Amino acid sequence: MTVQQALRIVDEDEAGIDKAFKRDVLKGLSEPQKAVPARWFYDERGSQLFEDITRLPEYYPTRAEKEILRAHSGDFRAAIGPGRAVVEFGSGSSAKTPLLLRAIDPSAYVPIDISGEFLRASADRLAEKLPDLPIHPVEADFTRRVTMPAEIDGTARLGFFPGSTIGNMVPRTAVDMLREMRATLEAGSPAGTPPLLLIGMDRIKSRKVLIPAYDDAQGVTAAFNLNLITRINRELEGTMPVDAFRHQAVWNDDIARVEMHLEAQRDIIFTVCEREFTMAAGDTIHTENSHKYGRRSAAALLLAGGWTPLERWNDHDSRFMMILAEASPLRSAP
Ligand code: AVJ
Repeated sequence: MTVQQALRIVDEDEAGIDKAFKRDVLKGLSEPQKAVPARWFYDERGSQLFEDITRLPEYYPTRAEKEILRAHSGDFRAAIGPGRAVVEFGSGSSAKTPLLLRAIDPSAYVPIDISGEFLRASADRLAEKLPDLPIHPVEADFTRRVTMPAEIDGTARLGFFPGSTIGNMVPRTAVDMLREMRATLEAGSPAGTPPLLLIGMDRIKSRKVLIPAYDDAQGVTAAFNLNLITRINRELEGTMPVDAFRHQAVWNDDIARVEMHLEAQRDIIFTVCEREFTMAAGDTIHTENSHKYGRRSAAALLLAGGWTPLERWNDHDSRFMMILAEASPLRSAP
């Protein structure tokens, strides 16, 4: 099976600057609570640092999710059945995919990712491991509706969204995306076989466990957060003093999320793309949200997005959960 090549699409201006990155940073730094979307962490260095994070003793989500996929492969097979086309949203470098694919015996695999490089690399790696599985990569932004390859027309689908990536989104955005996923999967689905979605979510737990997971002893998460400043300086002609910032991870208990910030340690003035910004000591740039869910809050989120939870699996410590949901029938509400 040859994997079709995917090219990287970045909208650059004359100076080679990524327009979307520039727009997000200039807008985010102009707001009263400065904020930059978490997706901009993932340049080459940031992606490497995230891989390093997944191996930290304090960072449990990756291991917990893999444990679920290994321990419950029989359950997945029974609940999902063979022959579906597995559509993975934001496949990245996913090491978890083979665990699922081996368990359920699908008819095709459709990885969707915004980064063509990652897409190609992971599709190639998978093709080696599962030589008989047709792979149809799609380079796209999975938060919007995506046209499925014609090859899976009429085939039942399973959406796969592991990693608790949904936790990066505020509920409003998460619900929008769940609805888009539903529309993406429904187009071309066989009548009478609604799409399924297998999604990973991190559970609400003690801040004693949560904070170290986002502020580890070796400082890898700090380096991951601070790398955003290095990236802004390099790609957006920034003059941000990296040494003036400190990595901060806080648990917002009301909203049940871990927030990462970059806190100014002294008053600073800097420019980005020739625009001037000031920060007082103690001001922060909010760089990431990682929402945590319980059984009911997860169900509420999924239902709002058009998905009915069917089954749920936890790791042995109940730190992480995977939920199997089905596209909700559009019937009259009681
Ligand atoms: C990639 C969304 C799973 O929220 O745990 C890890 C990224 N940030 N450490 C998460 C992350 C800091 C992450 N996800």
